[in-house]
Amino acid sequence: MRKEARKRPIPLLVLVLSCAAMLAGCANLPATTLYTYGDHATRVLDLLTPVFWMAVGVFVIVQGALVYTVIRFRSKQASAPVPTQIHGNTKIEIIWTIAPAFILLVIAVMTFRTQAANSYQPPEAMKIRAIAHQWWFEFQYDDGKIVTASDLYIPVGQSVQIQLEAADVMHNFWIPKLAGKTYMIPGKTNYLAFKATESGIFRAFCAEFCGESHGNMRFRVIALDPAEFAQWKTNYATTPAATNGTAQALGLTGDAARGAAIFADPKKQCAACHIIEGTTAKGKIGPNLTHYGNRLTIAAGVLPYTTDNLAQWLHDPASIKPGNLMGRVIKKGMLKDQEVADLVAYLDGMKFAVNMPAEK
Ligand code: HEC
Ligand SMILES: [Cu+2]
Repeated sequence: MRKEARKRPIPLLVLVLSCAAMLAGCANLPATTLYTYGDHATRVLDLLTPVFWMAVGVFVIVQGALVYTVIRFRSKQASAPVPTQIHGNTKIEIIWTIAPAFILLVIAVMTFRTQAANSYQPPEAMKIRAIAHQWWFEFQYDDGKIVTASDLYIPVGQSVQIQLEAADVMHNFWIPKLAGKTYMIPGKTNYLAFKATESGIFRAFCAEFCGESHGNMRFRVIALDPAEFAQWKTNYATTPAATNGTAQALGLTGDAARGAAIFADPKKQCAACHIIEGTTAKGKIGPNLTHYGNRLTIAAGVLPYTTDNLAQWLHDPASIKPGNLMGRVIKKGMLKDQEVADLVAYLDGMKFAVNMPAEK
C-alpha cells in the first residue's frame, strides 16, 4: 500500500495546488470580500470571520477525534478478532446534540444582528437610483437629472441609499468590497444603504444569472472625496455636453462634427436607442452616452475604455458581447471605417476632467 502511494505524486501535487489556490484567495484581489472599504461589507466580514473560525474549531475537533481513533484503535495483526461491539452512549449523544445547537444559536443571533444593521436605511443618506438592464447598469441622480451607466460615482464617508430596480429580468447588485448582494427585481423596489470609508475605484458585478451576457454585466464604483464628488456632479450637469451635445453647441469640427451628424442620423439608428443630452437622441433602450468620454470601461466592463476598443465595439458589438441588444441591429460592416472614426471622435470628445482615485 505505502509503496504504491509513494509512486503516485499526483495526490500530493493536487494537495499543494489546492492549498496554494486557497491561500491566493486570501490576497487583496479586486473582487474579494475579505478586504472591505465600506460599512455594509465590513459588517458581513465581521460575521464571516467568527463563523469561519467556529467551523475551523468544529473541523479540528471532529477530524482530530476521527484520526486519533483510526490510529489508536487500528488492528495490529491481520487475524485480530472482531472487537467488542457497543451501541450508543447517552452522555456523549446529549453533548453532541446540545453543543451544535448552541453554536447554531450563537450564529443565528449574530446573523440577525448583522441583517438588522445592514437593512437599516439612514434617513440622511444620499439617494441614487440603479436600474438593471440586460446587460448593464443605469444610475440616476437628483430625480433623473443626471443619468449615467456602468460607472457609479459616490462620495466617501457619506451614506448612500441605492434604490434598486430592474427593467427586464432579475439581476443582483454586488460591490464585493463595499456592499453585499441585493436583488434587483422587476416590479419590486429594494433598497441598499452603505458608506464607503476610503476613496477608490471598486469592481462590481451582477450576481444573478440574467441571460447570455450575465458574465459581462459589471460596473465600477468610484468613491471620491466629498468635495471632488460635488465637483463631479456640478461638472456633469453644467459641462456643455450635458446641456447640449450637438456639434454646433460643442463647437465641433472635422471628424467629431461628422460623428455628431452620424449619431443623429435616423438611418444609423443610434439616436433611437441612446440619449445624448440636448440632442435629438432620445432613445431609452441603451445606456445614456452623455459625457461618454469619461467612462472607465466599454459595454459594462467588457473592455477597458480606450478609443481603439470603442472603435472595435462600433465595428461589431455582437462579437464583443454575446447577445447584446445593440449587436442585433448594428451588424459587422454596417459602419464604414471613417464613420467609426467620426463617431469615436464625437463620443470620446464629450468629457471633463475627474481626479480618479486608485483601484482598490
Ligand atoms: C437597438 C438599439 C441600439 C442601437 C440602434 C444602437 N445601440 Fe448602442 N447600445 C445599445 C445597448 C442596449 C447597449 C448596451 C449593450 C450592453 O452593454 O449590453 C449599447 C451600447 C453602446 C455603447 C457602449 C455603452 C457603454 O455604456 O459603454 C456605445 C458607445 C454605443 N452603444 C454607441 C452606439 C452608436 C454610435 C450607435 C449607432 C451607430 C448605436 N450605439 C446604436 C443599444 C443600441
Ligand atoms: Cu444581470
